[in-house]
Amino acid sequence: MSGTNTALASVQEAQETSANEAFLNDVLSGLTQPQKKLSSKYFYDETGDSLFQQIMRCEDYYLTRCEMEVFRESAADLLSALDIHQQEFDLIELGAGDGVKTRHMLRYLSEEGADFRYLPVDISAHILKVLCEGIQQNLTGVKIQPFEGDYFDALSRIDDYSERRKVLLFLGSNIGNMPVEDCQTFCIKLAEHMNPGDVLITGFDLKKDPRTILRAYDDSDGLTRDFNLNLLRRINNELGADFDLNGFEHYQTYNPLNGACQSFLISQREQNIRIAGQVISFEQHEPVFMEVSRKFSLSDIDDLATTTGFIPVKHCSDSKGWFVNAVWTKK
Ligand code: AVJ
Repeated sequence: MSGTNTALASVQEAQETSANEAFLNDVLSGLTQPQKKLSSKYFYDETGDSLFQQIMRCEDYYLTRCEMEVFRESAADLLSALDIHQQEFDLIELGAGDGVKTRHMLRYLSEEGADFRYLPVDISAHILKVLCEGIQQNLTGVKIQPFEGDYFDALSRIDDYSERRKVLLFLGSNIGNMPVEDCQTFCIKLAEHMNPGDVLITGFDLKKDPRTILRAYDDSDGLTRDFNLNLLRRINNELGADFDLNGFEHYQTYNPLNGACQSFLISQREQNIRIAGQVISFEQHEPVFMEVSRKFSLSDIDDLATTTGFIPVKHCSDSKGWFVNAVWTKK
């Protein structure tokens, strides 16, 4: 191995170690609070990615199909806040994943002859590679420049890279995983990377029949249950803990008052779990809060826009009216 490679390997090792330390710190601090919690941002290891893929394909989880319909049917409408023929721009997608929905928009833009570049942002180098290959094969001619890293780090690098107008995409109802205050802060921080007239398109899951919502997160195949339990398995594998996955059951709630769909793992008995030399005690029936997926009304969405530096422009919805892609411009 050459000197540079050795140096690179040790940098990577150091990065992995610090990522592992952050994971351990978050897990321990979450489980030593009076109300135990874990963060759903750690759901997505390889097994978690594959479980989420299965969730997106399952009958009960309607969100992905609804948003796909919006992108397939309403690409022009989503972009009508911008004169796509008048000025070059960058289409920036936060958490792009496999970019399958966005392809509809990319196809529309290339057919229209718009002068744009596609800048997908993701923390997974692997998924960015898959995404770029998919686009180079199916949409030759689309200029694509991937940015690996966390959203705000990538946005700062994009600010240095380009002065063009921005169209930001934040899809999939990922915004729903943020508690109310984090969500406000997030939008304010996005606005700081935008100029007046720049466009933000966000995917929101709408308030609807509570039973429909609950079923999407309590699916009959038990995929969401496995998705939650997988985090315990990940903690066992990566942090050397000794969770018994049979000792916890998944419990899902939806509160129509505040639109919060929440998942919990419930300890089935009194038990002690060992993590990195520390013992965590669970009472019988004690809950661990795992994830919130917030649901919005149209006025919730408009209020979020106006309180964080945006002007609400339009709501593009699927034919059932279950999901909305909200178009905002920077004030
Ligand atoms: C990927 C965050 C949008 O909250 O609907 C799916 C994750 N959790 N089933 C969601 C999820 C349980 C999903 N997001």
